[in-house]
Amino acid sequence: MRITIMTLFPQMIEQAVSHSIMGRAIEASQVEIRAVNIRDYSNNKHKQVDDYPYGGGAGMLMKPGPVKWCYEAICESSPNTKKRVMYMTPHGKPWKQAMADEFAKEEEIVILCGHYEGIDQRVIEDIVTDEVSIGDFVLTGGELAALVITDSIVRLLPNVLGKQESFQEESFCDGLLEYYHYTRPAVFEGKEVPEVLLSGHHKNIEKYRRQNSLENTYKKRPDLLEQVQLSVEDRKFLQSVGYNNI
Ligand code: 6GU
Repeated sequence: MRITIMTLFPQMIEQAVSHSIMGRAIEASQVEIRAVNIRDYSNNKHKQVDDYPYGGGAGMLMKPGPVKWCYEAICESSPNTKKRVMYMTPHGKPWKQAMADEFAKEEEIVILCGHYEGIDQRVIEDIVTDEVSIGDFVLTGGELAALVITDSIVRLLPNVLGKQESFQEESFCDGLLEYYHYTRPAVFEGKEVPEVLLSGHHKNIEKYRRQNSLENTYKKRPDLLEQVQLSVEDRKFLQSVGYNNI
């Protein structure tokens, strides 16, 4: 897969993707991540990319030209691949795991990052296929959001996570929050690891983890329970910890 990020701050992207699992995936050619500087496509001798809003008001807007010409250059460099073009904006569709799963199947994704007060609407209507938000808050620019989305897609690509990590994904991304994790020592500052985890009894451990997952989800994100397939046993357990909405 190729992910091309259109931005005024390419170094923000390059720096962030060069570490950890994304860095390793790039090294292993499992993904190509390019940051393209929109400013390089300004036709202005001062390389200006922003201007005052028609109708007045505070702040500056990104001009449509440099964004369009930048996008055209990207299309010329890979004319034969279909592209989803995502625009990072608080107006967008809230990003969810199911959307990451869907975008992970694409061959090429272009992500457009805005700055200032936004981008001239005409070029958004011209090139953008998907408007995406990472939450109900305002960021100073789309770069951090683009990185969040990129990370969530890259970890789903074939062979990016190890076998162990991928297995966890399958077992516990069924719409519930994960169970809690513990490692050595068995007692830390007087606090013990739940005894069942030391027992070696796999059936009991599995049951404990399912219940811990259910309880965490009920206490922290009860909204998630509405969209999850629950067994009779799950429901019984949830009732025992006070969940009545069944
Ligand atoms: Cl995706 N972009 C920007 N610029 N701000 C945001 C956002 C995205 N999601 C929430 N706030």
